[in-house]
Amino acid sequence: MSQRTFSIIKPDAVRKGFTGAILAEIEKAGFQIVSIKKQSISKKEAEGFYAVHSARPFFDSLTTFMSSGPIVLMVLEKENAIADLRNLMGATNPANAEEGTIRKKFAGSIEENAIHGSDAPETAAFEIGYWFAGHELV
Ligand code: DGI
Repeated sequence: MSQRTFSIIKPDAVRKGFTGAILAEIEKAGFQIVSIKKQSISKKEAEGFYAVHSARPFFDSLTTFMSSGPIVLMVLEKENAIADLRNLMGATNPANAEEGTIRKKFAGSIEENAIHGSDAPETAAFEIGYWFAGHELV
Protein backbone atom coordinates (compact mmCIF):
# COMPACT_ATOMS: atom_id res chain seq x y z
CA MET A 1 0.00 0.00 0.00
CA SER A 2 1.14 3.50 -0.80
CA GLN A 3 2.78 5.33 2.09
CA ARG A 4 3.99 8.90 2.71
CA THR A 5 7.24 10.01 4.28
CA PHE A 6 8.90 13.33 5.00
CA SER A 7 12.32 14.38 3.77
CA ILE A 8 14.65 17.39 3.91
CA ILE A 9 17.56 18.24 1.65
CA LYS A 10 19.78 19.79 4.33
CA PRO A 11 21.66 23.14 4.14
CA ASP A 12 25.03 21.57 3.23
CA ALA A 13 23.62 19.86 0.12
CA VAL A 14 21.58 22.90 -0.96
CA ARG A 15 24.67 25.13 -0.51
CA LYS A 16 26.81 22.80 -2.63
CA GLY A 17 24.26 22.75 -5.47
CA PHE A 18 23.14 19.13 -5.00
CA THR A 19 19.37 19.81 -4.84
CA GLY A 20 18.65 18.70 -8.41
CA ALA A 21 20.90 15.63 -8.23
CA ILE A 22 19.29 14.46 -4.98
CA LEU A 23 15.77 15.02 -6.35
CA ALA A 24 16.76 12.97 -9.42
CA GLU A 25 17.89 10.07 -7.17
CA ILE A 26 14.59 10.25 -5.28
CA GLU A 27 12.48 10.21 -8.46
CA LYS A 28 14.63 7.49 -10.05
CA ALA A 29 13.90 5.35 -6.98
CA GLY A 30 10.17 5.61 -7.71
CA PHE A 31 9.01 8.28 -5.25
CA GLN A 32 6.28 10.75 -6.20
CA ILE A 33 6.81 14.27 -4.87
CA VAL A 34 3.49 15.09 -3.17
CA SER A 35 4.63 18.55 -2.04
CA ILE A 36 7.93 20.47 -2.03
CA LYS A 37 9.14 23.85 -0.79
CA LYS A 38 12.46 25.63 -0.25
CA GLN A 39 12.85 27.90 2.76
CA SER A 40 15.13 28.89 5.61
CA ILE A 41 14.02 27.82 9.06
CA SER A 42 14.66 29.46 12.44
CA LYS A 43 16.68 27.86 15.21
CA LYS A 44 13.43 27.57 17.23
CA GLU A 45 11.69 25.75 14.36
CA ALA A 46 14.66 23.38 14.09
CA GLU A 47 14.56 22.76 17.86
CA GLY A 48 10.85 21.86 17.67
CA PHE A 49 11.45 19.53 14.76
CA TYR A 50 14.34 17.73 16.51
CA ALA A 51 12.75 17.82 20.00
CA VAL A 52 13.32 14.03 20.39
CA HIS A 53 17.07 14.77 20.29
CA SER A 54 16.95 17.66 22.82
CA ALA A 55 18.99 15.76 25.43
CA ARG A 56 21.73 14.74 22.98
CA PRO A 57 25.12 16.50 23.14
CA PHE A 58 24.91 17.49 19.46
CA PHE A 59 21.44 19.14 19.74
CA ASP A 60 22.67 22.75 19.75
CA SER A 61 25.11 22.14 16.90
CA LEU A 62 22.50 20.22 14.87
CA THR A 63 19.80 22.88 15.20
CA THR A 64 22.29 25.69 14.45
CA PHE A 65 23.35 23.82 11.32
CA MET A 66 19.77 23.13 10.20
CA SER A 67 18.94 26.84 10.48
CA SER A 68 22.16 27.97 8.74
CA GLY A 69 20.73 28.25 5.23
CA PRO A 70 17.88 27.26 2.92
CA ILE A 71 16.58 23.70 2.98
CA VAL A 72 14.18 21.78 0.73
CA LEU A 73 11.25 20.17 2.53
CA MET A 74 9.28 17.39 0.84
CA VAL A 75 6.48 14.94 1.31
CA LEU A 76 7.20 11.81 -0.73
CA GLU A 77 4.95 8.88 -1.61
CA LYS A 78 5.44 5.31 -2.79
CA GLU A 79 4.95 1.79 -1.55
CA ASN A 80 7.07 1.22 1.56
CA ALA A 81 8.22 4.87 1.35
CA ILE A 82 9.62 5.18 4.88
CA ALA A 83 11.95 2.16 4.78
CA ASP A 84 12.84 2.65 1.11
CA LEU A 85 13.90 6.27 1.64
CA ARG A 86 16.02 5.25 4.65
CA ASN A 87 17.77 2.68 2.45
CA LEU A 88 18.28 5.24 -0.33
CA MET A 89 19.72 7.74 2.19
CA GLY A 90 22.32 5.39 3.71
CA ALA A 91 23.82 5.42 7.20
CA THR A 92 23.73 8.59 9.36
CA ASN A 93 27.52 8.81 9.19
CA PRO A 94 28.47 8.93 5.49
CA ALA A 95 31.71 7.10 6.35
CA ASN A 96 29.50 4.04 7.03
CA ALA A 97 27.05 4.59 4.16
CA GLU A 98 26.83 1.99 1.40
CA GLU A 99 27.89 2.70 -2.18
CA GLY A 100 25.11 4.21 -4.23
CA THR A 101 23.33 5.86 -1.32
CA ILE A 102 22.62 9.60 -1.22
CA ARG A 103 24.78 10.14 1.86
CA LYS A 104 27.69 8.24 0.30
CA LYS A 105 27.48 10.46 -2.78
CA PHE A 106 26.61 13.83 -1.29
CA ALA A 107 27.22 13.99 2.49
CA GLY A 108 30.28 15.54 4.11
CA SER A 109 30.09 14.42 7.76
CA ILE A 110 27.83 12.83 10.38
CA GLU A 111 26.20 16.23 10.98
CA GLU A 112 26.31 17.72 7.47
CA ASN A 113 24.79 14.59 6.01
CA ALA A 114 22.75 15.97 3.11
CA ILE A 115 19.32 14.45 3.75
CA HIS A 116 16.72 13.69 6.40
CA GLY A 117 14.06 10.97 6.18
CA SER A 118 11.40 9.96 8.71
CA ASP A 119 12.26 6.75 10.58
CA ALA A 120 8.77 5.39 11.39
CA PRO A 121 5.07 5.96 10.56
CA GLU A 122 4.49 7.97 13.76
CA THR A 123 7.46 10.26 13.10
CA ALA A 124 6.43 10.68 9.44
CA ALA A 125 2.96 11.81 10.56
CA PHE A 126 4.43 14.27 13.10
CA GLU A 127 7.02 15.64 10.67
CA ILE A 128 4.60 16.09 7.74
CA GLY A 129 2.17 17.92 10.04
CA TYR A 130 4.98 20.04 11.52
CA TRP A 131 5.98 21.51 8.13
CA PHE A 132 2.97 21.16 5.82
CA ALA A 133 -0.63 22.33 6.09
CA GLY A 134 -3.41 20.07 4.81
CA HIS A 135 -4.07 22.29 1.80
CA GLU A 136 -0.45 21.82 0.65
CA LEU A 137 -0.94 18.07 0.40
CA VAL A 138 -3.84 17.67 -2.01
O1 DGI B 1 17.81 9.50 11.15
P1 DGI B 1 19.20 10.00 10.91
O2 DGI B 1 19.24 11.39 10.34
O3 DGI B 1 20.05 9.04 10.11
O4 DGI B 1 19.94 10.05 12.33
P2 DGI B 1 19.41 10.41 13.81
O5 DGI B 1 17.91 10.51 13.85
O6 DGI B 1 20.08 9.47 14.75
O7 DGI B 1 20.04 11.85 14.08
C1 DGI B 1 19.46 13.02 13.51
C2 DGI B 1 20.56 13.89 13.01
O8 DGI B 1 21.37 14.30 14.10
C3 DGI B 1 21.55 13.22 12.05
O9 DGI B 1 21.09 13.23 10.71
C4 DGI B 1 22.78 14.06 12.21
C5 DGI B 1 22.75 14.41 13.68
N1 DGI B 1 23.55 13.45 14.45
C6 DGI B 1 23.25 12.18 14.79
N2 DGI B 1 24.22 11.62 15.52
C7 DGI B 1 25.18 12.57 15.62
C8 DGI B 1 24.75 13.73 14.95
N3 DGI B 1 25.47 14.86 14.87
C9 DGI B 1 26.68 14.86 15.48
N4 DGI B 1 27.41 15.98 15.41
N5 DGI B 1 27.14 13.78 16.15
C10 DGI B 1 26.45 12.61 16.26
O10 DGI B 1 26.90 11.62 16.88
